[in-house]
Amino acid sequence: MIKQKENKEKVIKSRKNRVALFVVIICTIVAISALAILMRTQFSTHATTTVTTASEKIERVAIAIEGMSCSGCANGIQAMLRRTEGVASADVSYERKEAIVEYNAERTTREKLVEVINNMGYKASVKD
Ligand SMILES: [Cu+2]
Repeated sequence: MIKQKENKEKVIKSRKNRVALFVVIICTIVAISALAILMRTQFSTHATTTVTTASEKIERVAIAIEGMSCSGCANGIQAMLRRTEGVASADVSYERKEAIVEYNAERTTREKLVEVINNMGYKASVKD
């Protein structure tokens, strides 16, 4: 009976360890893919800037983000925002729990940007 309880505790402990390991692995993958995407966007920046016209309506929004557990999360969100339609620039800070996004108001909305972050499993809201 006692042995069974001990075994149960061991199982729970190893399960917790496995979850922690899983989180670390996911964060690493997110960080690496974010870096890869960042490098790719940097290469293509020149091509896109030549297309931008003076008529673009660039707006800036601060978005509060809940649920980030490390800077890898921030990098992942940043990379995702940067390749989102209509986004001119995106900076995500894990420390400040927020994203500063400049976007073309004719091509996207702040609500859509919030949705992009929410779809990644975080809780985002527009700061005023
Ligand atoms: Cu993380």
